[in-house]
Amino acid sequence: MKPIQLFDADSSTYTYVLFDEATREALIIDPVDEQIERDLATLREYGLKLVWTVETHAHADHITSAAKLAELAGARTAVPAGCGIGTAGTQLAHGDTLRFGGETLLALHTPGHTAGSMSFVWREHVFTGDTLLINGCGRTDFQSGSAAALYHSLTQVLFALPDRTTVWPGHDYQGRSHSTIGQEKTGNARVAGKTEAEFVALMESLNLPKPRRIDEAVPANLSSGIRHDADGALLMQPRPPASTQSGTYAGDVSPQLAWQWVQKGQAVLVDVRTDAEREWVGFVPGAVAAAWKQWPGMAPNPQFDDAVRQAAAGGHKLVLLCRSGVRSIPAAQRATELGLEAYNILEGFEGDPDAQAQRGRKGGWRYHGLPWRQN
Ligand SMILES: N[C@@H](CCC(=O)N[C@@H](CS)C(=O)NCC(=O)O)C(=O)O
Ligand SMILES: [Fe+2]
Repeated sequence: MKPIQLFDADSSTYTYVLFDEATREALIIDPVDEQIERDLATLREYGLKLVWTVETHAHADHITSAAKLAELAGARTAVPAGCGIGTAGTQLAHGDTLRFGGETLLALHTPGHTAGSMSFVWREHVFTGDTLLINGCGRTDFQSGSAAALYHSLTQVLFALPDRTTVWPGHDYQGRSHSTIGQEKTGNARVAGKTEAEFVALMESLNLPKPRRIDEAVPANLSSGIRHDADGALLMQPRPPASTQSGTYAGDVSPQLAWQWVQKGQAVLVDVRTDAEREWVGFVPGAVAAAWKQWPGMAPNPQFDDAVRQAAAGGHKLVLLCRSGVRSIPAAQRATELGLEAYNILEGFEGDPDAQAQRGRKGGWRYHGLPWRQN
């Protein structure tokens, strides 16, 4: 059995989907924000249920779609504990395992490219992130990188795997897809046959330009690809939306700002959760109900379109609320396509429980002292 290997040409990033053939439970490694529709289509095509998103590290060159996949596909989020990705529910330590159906993924701490970086073993495959690349390795000049730590991770941890193990890297910049531990151990130009001192000297002489998107990507990846900004003055300003392939929308707003607009009669609140969700957790008084049940690629739902058009009649802007602030993004994009001014409410009604557990306090509409009622 082989992993499904997917490629993002803009960042030369490989994303992997592994699944259990019997139960169809699946796991995705290093998903890329701009490729979420491709990834959801892949899951549909193979008939898979995504149970985990996994990061090899906090990436500097692209933004993860982990939080969006958690919302849209129901996955749980897992990350290396040393990466500072506070929004992920499962913080992995060396030797931890993740189950998907009857299959197991094993986490190995392989620091060096970043201090928290991990590699993951599944059957006779290893997903090396940017620790080991084909005939190369990740750079060590930012994010607490360390050439000495990388030397140890390569030679003591990864090269201790059986030679026949297939190596699936996090990137390749020259169109190669995979390798083996045996090939890399004997032929890798950066590390094979080198002493630690030689390797460190080589890594220190690379002088690579910094990744194009590093300033934007690292902060976003520290919150699983979603920009929460739950504190401070920023809350009371709309922010530009995270643009995605499928379109854009007017911006992201905090629950507080959304409520201020509603109170002033400037905006109408559209609740895109289902009736069942509202009944279960709570209603926002005066909200227009327009459930968003669409997966990317599905035909537009005329009921949703009619409801948002009506809500915006008279020139109101729309503020869209879902459970955790992710589903409301495609809904706001659709409303924008219809010519409406639509904002996404960050953190949704309940916030993200994984994020809450990490932050030690609750986020979301109901925890900001804004009006809502049970039933
Ligand atoms: N040109 C790329 C940066 C590529 C880059 O620095 N990649 C990192 C991985 S995040 C790396 O370790 N590259 C290893 C190398 O180029 O040898 C960009 O602007 O995003
Ligand atoms: Fe990287």
